[in-house]
Amino acid sequence: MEQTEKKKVVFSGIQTSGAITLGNYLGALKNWVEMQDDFFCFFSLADLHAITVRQDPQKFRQNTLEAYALFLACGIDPQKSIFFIQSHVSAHAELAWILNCYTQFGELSRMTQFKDKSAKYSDNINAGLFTYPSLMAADILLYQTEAVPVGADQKQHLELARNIADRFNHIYGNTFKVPEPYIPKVGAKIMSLQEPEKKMSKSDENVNGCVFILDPPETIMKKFKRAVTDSEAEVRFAEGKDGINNLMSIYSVVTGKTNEQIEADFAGKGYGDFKTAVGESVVELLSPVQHRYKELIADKAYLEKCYSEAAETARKFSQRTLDKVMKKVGFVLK
Ligand code: ATP
Ligand code: LTN
Repeated sequence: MEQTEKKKVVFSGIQTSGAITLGNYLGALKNWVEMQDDFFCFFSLADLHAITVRQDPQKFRQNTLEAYALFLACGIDPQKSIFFIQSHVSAHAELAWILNCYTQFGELSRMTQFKDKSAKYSDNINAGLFTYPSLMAADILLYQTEAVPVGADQKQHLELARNIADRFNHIYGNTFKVPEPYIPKVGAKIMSLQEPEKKMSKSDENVNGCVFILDPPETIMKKFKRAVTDSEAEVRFAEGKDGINNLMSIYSVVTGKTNEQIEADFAGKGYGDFKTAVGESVVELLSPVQHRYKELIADKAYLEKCYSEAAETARKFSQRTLDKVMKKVGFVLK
């Protein structure tokens, strides 16, 4: 694939640390699909990032393959985008090491994701968890990326990637493009159905709080029916109604209705009716994706062809930047 037209380069990634959730879909994946025509997109399954938390080898491999098939099922088009598996392109780990030497201990210590994850996994605060942002900076900077679509939770990492790029450019002259965050128009942040003050997260132990894209329809309906709400019985978007607000956001992104329309539609109706409607809308949204996924996951040869070709293209683009960096730093060239 050649970058024939002068489209802006976009890079984004997602960790394969668990099954993909409705939060990932509405907050990230849906936007990626929509960006494919207007941008030159690199999308990556960040499996190197995923091992900052202990993974069961068999499940980990399966999660990555499933995520690959699922993303294709959601509409990532290998003819339009370069959709690859991060560990297939060794330049990511190589540049990450180099960038580690241009990233300060103090900067990494301030990352809120590191603080949160080291509290959560206190028995395994490994060096990779700490230097996670330098690998993410490498992902982005290798492709001379101009825009990075990420959710609000990743903005701090992106800011650090910008600082690293600036610092390197300042020392060695212009080497990296300094990337801008790309905050999508509908930046839905989906919360847990059980603890609506926390974001829906694929590594959450409470699976009832989390809708997975591949959950069967009955499971999806059950999870929505059990969603935590409040003691009022009015479908209304308001402060203090985290559970209902979250269900309204989901319903709004899925159906395209505004909060006012939703409030009008459910005036005088109880939470039960509303939860059923939200559940049904999600089932309807996911049903074609699940259908397509079943076909794709059965076709291992096709999947392998797609990720191998994408890795080859990604290698070609990333190597140019890595070579430039190695030359500037002063390594003896091969
Ligand atoms: P983990 O539990 O392993 O931290 P996660 O489910 O929080 O994973 P990430 O891999 O960190 O997901 O995020 C992938 C992308 O999905 C990011 O762009 C992130 O902003 C987006 N995302 C994750 N969770 C949500 C959510 N609940 N609502 C909206 N967007 C989300
Ligand atoms: N850290 C991100 C996933 C990720 C990413 C990236 C996002 C890895 N590399 C590069 C944007 C650009 C996350 O946890 N959501």
